[in-house]
Amino acid sequence: MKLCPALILGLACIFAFFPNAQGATLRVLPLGDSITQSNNTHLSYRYPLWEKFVDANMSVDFIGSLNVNYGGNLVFPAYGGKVFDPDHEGHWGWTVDALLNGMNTWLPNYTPDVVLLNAGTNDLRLGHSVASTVNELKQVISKIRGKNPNVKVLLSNLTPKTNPESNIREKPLNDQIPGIASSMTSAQSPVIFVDLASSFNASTDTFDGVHPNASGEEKMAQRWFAALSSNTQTNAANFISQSVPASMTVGQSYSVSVTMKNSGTSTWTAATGYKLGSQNPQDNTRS
Ligand SMILES: [Ca+2]
Repeated sequence: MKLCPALILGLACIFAFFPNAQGATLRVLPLGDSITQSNNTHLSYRYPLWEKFVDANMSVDFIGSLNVNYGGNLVFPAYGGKVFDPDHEGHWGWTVDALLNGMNTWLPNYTPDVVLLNAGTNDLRLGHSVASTVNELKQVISKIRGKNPNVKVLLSNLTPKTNPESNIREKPLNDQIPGIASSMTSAQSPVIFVDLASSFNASTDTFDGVHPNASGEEKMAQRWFAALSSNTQTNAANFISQSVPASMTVGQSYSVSVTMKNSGTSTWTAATGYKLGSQNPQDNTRS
């Protein structure tokens, strides 16, 4: 429970994490094109990323309207006694404007906490301008914020291809990706640039010059995971509501209740030694 100084002078403002509090499950939307979807001979970066979530004991739910790779799924091996979560929003061959339209259908069905956004390759391949693609990426972020104003967006650049012309075409967009992140980020809804390109070698990290093979998937997963884990709190709580009597008579005891949300990524249990702590100090001035 939380006891506020405005209510009871002289006591520290404290609350309890209730023993049965459920850990927050992080809903992660992998959003993009074929590099997010992958095909029927590869697992996609989503698989090694999921392994890292398992290793970190993070409760993550991949979300999306699709659960198959292009042409069908390989068998995703179980890992750590868990079964892979194949949901995603990676659409083979799609442009950012197509994704933008698709979100009108998809977003009513889920609410992402985190979006992994890797898109733009197809726009440039089809001759769309860099400026229009930048604008559409910004619109994607705005549209997701319409569903979740607190969403975290991890915005990546495009991984290199073996075709030099592709890389020449994509460079002006890649050069603008960090600026999109910095211009759109906010405390409430961070947009974090994720550099997938710099460590990626198209010759050794793709199976067809474009799409990541196992080593490319692992490199992508490492970058996504590093960005996500450094921008997501393992242990965090949000104050939701409180219920206290309008008056408290001298010498009487009263029950008060405080509802907190576990907004981190780990489940608190008695076994993990969760304990009382201060939270939401701005609420101390409530009367
Ligand atoms: Ca899922």
